[in-house]
Amino acid sequence: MELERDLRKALVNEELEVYYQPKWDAESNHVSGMEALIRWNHPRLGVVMPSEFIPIAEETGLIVAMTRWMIHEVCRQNTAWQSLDLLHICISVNMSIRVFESGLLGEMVEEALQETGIKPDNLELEITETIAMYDLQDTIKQLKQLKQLGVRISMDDFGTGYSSLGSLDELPIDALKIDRLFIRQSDLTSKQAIISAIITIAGQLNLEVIAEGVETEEQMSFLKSRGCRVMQGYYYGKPMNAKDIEKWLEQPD
Ligand code: G
Ligand code: G
Ligand code: MN
Ligand code: NA
Repeated sequence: MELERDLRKALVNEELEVYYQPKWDAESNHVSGMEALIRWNHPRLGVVMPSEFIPIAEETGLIVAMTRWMIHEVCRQNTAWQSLDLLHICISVNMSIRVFESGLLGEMVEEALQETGIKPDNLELEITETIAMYDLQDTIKQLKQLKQLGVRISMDDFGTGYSSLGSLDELPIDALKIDRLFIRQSDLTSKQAIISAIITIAGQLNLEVIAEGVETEEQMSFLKSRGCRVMQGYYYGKPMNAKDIEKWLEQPD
């Protein structure tokens, strides 16, 4: 397939780019972190979104090299922002099950930390319920090794995957990200109950909680009223490349 052939070249030809989406602390009104999202600037097709090429990267195994590049680039950029005193935050990178299967994640992270000198807790890995449940014992083992390096772990899209509720307390994670499907329907009493329950579980397990896909002021106020402090979504900022993040940070409010 053509896209697959092009994707193999994308890494070497430096066609991949990291976009960053702010996470907002609604109590202190500050950027509290960012999520890194990969983009492909295809020489003919223009910007290709991850939904179109991550599946190909997973099938071909290219996802491993791509994730290695992502982690390194995110740590490099974060170090640059810190030395300019622009930001002192943690940036998260999305993980694929293939990367866990490769058994190479630990060394990738260790390498990036060493080469960039970033503080380990300024890097976060976002896993999914699917990764956790695929091989729970192996995931726990790998996550424990990653925690020993000092990086943060969060559970992405929480509440919509294969439920890991029964083993949530066994996973060495730092945060839960409430799936944006719940936030989108947070005008419904039933979804409000689920959101509240997730916030309560997070609190009782000593996990931070973050709402994804916050698009409106109503959603923001509701979440805040239920004790969710950190939010991410178009209401605060869409994913932007590094240059646009710098411009966005300079805006007065
Ligand atoms: O902006 P958005 O279209 O970026 O992302 C779509 C999906 O692609 C999301 O589920 C997101 O987690 C995933 N994604 C984005 N960047 C990466 C990446 O670097 N690695 C992996 N595995 N998934 C990513
Ligand atoms: O699976 P994951 O949660 O990593 O996916 C992140 C995806 O969510 C990216 O595609 C990103 O562009 C998208 N996204 C971020 N904020 C919003 C939002 O407010 N609304 C919607 N619909 N999508 C969002
Ligand atoms: Mn994510
Ligand atoms: Na998510």
